Amino acid sequence: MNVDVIIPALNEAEAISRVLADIPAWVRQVVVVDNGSSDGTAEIAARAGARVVFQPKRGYGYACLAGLAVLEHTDVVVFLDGDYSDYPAEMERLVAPIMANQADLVIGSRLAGQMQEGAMLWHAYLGNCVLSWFVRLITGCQVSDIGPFRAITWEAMNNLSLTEGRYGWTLEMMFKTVHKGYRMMEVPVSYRPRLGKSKVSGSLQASLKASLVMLATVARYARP
Ligand SMILES: Nc1nc2c(ncn2[C@@H]2O[C@H](COP(=O)(O)OP(=O)(O)OP(=O)(O)O)[C@@H](O)[C@H]2O)c(=O)[nH]1
Ligand SMILES: [Mg+2]
Repeated sequence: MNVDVIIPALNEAEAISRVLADIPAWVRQVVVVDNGSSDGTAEIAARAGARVVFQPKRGYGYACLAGLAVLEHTDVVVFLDGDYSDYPAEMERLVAPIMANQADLVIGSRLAGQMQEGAMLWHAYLGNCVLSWFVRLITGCQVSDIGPFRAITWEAMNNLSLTEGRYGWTLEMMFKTVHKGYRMMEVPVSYRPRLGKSKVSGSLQASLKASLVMLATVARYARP
């Protein structure tokens, strides 16, 4: 089975080489999507052997879409953050249920796994709890987190036609997966404090903004 990894990364020079070094050897290809980082993230990633793609439009979702656009046919696509808060070595946990044909989308739940102190501030924790509650209510799937570390089949990924360019992308993927009849499940993953400077969850204001964007996404995609 071919597994390709997409890493959106914006100014992650401190973290990206550590992330890339921990990716399991069985991964076929790693694509790092950069939106014009000013700290050399793209050069570091390319030197470490990743395929680097540039996306002129800012936004987490736009970065993921640009990564997908350059992939050739594969079996599984894994999304992973570039800040070293996830454990790339745990990727097998996400891919195994797909290989066993038990799921089409597997979300890594940080709330169900081992979370190091300071890895997620209280407002990010609360935001994930509230958003997961909505996902459970609407989809009936027992998820406890809207984690970015996730694996999805190539077939499902290509049938979802995702459009959210910002932080709504992860939720849109979850709703559309279920609405289109694909199977979603979660597995516990570990989480540690990010390396480098926080862009979202480290600030209450940015967290609130991201949460509002995500609540709007819930409203938009709650119905099939
Ligand atoms: N290419 C690209 N990557 C982005 C963009 N925004 C965020 N990212 C990356 O997406 C991942 C998740 O963003 P983070 O800033 O870590 O968001 P978070 O985990 O909610 O919050 P913090 O870790 O506290 O900043 C990281 O790898 C970022 O570098 C973007 O506009 N473009
Ligand atoms: Mg992060």
